[in-house]
Amino acid sequence: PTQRIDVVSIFPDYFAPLRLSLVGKAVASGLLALGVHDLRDWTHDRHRTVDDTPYGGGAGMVMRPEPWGEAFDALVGPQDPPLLVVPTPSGVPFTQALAQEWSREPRLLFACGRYEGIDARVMEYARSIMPVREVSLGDYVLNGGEVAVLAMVEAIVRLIPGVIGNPDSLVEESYADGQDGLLEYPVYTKPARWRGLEVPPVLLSGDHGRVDRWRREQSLERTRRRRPDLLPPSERDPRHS
Ligand code: 6GU
Repeated sequence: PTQRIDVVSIFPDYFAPLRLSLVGKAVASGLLALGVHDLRDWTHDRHRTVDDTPYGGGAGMVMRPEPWGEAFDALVGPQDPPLLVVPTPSGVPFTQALAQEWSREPRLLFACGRYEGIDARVMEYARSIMPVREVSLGDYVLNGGEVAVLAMVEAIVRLIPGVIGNPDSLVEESYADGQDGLLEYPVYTKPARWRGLEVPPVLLSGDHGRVDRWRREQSLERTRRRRPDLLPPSERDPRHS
């Protein structure tokens, strides 16, 4: 059951890295089919124009609807429509839970706009032929959706069964982002002493119970300091902050 991902962008070269590393191997091994498409291929004028000035005035340009309509005609058939994912800073947050869900979709279609936006009728039309999710990576603004799609595709594809050699590496993050939704604890490898810095002795003790308890405490402490919003109410003690 190979997943298919299509991406439409005016900068298809952004997606060259998807042929490398883990995602590249998933494509090479047939676990993932990846299609990258240039939106300008669905224009008809000499200059392959994809944008125009906004109705109502204002700065910047807006993506014209017609090339998007033709892209959907080419990539979305009448049956088994893909899930359309549109990266935008005004979307709902992209999360590990969405990555998990989308790793089980047979087909994903990513539509990259420039941040001034795509004519709103494109989303209205798209919703009439397929499910649509507008998502954001976080509270900052990128110039376009391309870098966001690179991040999302990597987050999704590593969860496809068979893509990661040792699925144990996924277990500790399976609930959310760490254990029980906490941040990951710090990790160490050899040598035991490096530039005067020691590995915490508990990790050399061979006592798995103590190691587990230490890691849990480190995860909690990190989460308290860096992401208190992730703490369960039972761990949210104002005296600790
Ligand atoms: Cl998903 N797209 C763009 N253009 N900017 C963003 C973003 C997405 N997430 C955060 N900033």
